[in-house]
Amino acid sequence: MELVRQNNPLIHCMTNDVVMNFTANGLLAIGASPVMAFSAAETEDMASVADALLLNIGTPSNEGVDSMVLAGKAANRAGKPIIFDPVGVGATPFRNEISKRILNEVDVAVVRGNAGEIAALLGQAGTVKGVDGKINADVKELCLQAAKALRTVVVVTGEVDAVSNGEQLVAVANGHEWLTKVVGTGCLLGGVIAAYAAVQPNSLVDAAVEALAFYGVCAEQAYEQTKKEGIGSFQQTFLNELGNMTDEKAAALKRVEQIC
Ligand code: ATP
Ligand code: TZP
Ligand code: MG
Ligand code: MG
Repeated sequence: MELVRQNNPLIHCMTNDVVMNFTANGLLAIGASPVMAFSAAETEDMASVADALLLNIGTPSNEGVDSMVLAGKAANRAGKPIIFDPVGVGATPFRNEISKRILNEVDVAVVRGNAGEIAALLGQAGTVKGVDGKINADVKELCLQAAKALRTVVVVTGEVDAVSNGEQLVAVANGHEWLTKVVGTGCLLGGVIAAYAAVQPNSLVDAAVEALAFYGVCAEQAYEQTKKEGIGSFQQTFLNELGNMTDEKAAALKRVEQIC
């Protein structure tokens, strides 16, 4: 986090219409610099100067995906990490097709999704309903399998998060159930991972694990302060925590288990 605050990385966010404002505010809170740019007339230029690119297919369109592929190729040429959030993949054939297209045409550094979405990327019969997806299978095993199959770092989020690059597997138990009551917390997390990846591009597993632990600790702290009030206050206090949390406090409260 200190590195993010010192370097103020520019995060090019091609994200969905629902979460744009929350994502920009969350990234500002952690000390990153968000920019939302979508038009094919500029996405290559923006992606080449940004420090990381976030591709999120939450509200997809054909033109939007063309533009994401252009941005992705430009980020690849510039050597900048790309975080892909396949929101709602498994829910419709269109989302399945465009996820495949992005993964085939762009070299993605980290894929982040809920368990249902990651299972759908592997072609497993899914339980994705709209943008929500849970599965009964072992999330850690799913994460390892997905990282091997997709040849990227994979982050599967839920009650316990899992991170893998196909060899290492790490579990992060921080977080709070109220994160699921605020729309866009998964999407903002993709942006936060992008910011960590931007300042730590050579150790993406560590970057993702640290981002998850930090994010989860912020949610736990926000819940403690707002549990008597409700999720409106939780959302605001969570943003405050993203801005105020220190690496020292997050390190003391993190619950990270290296599985292999
Ligand atoms: P969905 O679309 O299903 O809401 P999402 O894309 O929003 O999923 P989540 O899996 O909800 O993503 O993850 C967002 C954040 O919420 C992560 O930091 C994750 O650790 C946390 N989280 C999700 N579910 C829980 C839970 N039951 N307990 C604690 N933290 C959770
Ligand atoms: N519909 C399309 S995108 C979106 C909704 C509700 C936001 C999903 O946000 P998250 O972070 O996956 O809960
Ligand atoms: Mg959610
Ligand atoms: Mg999501």
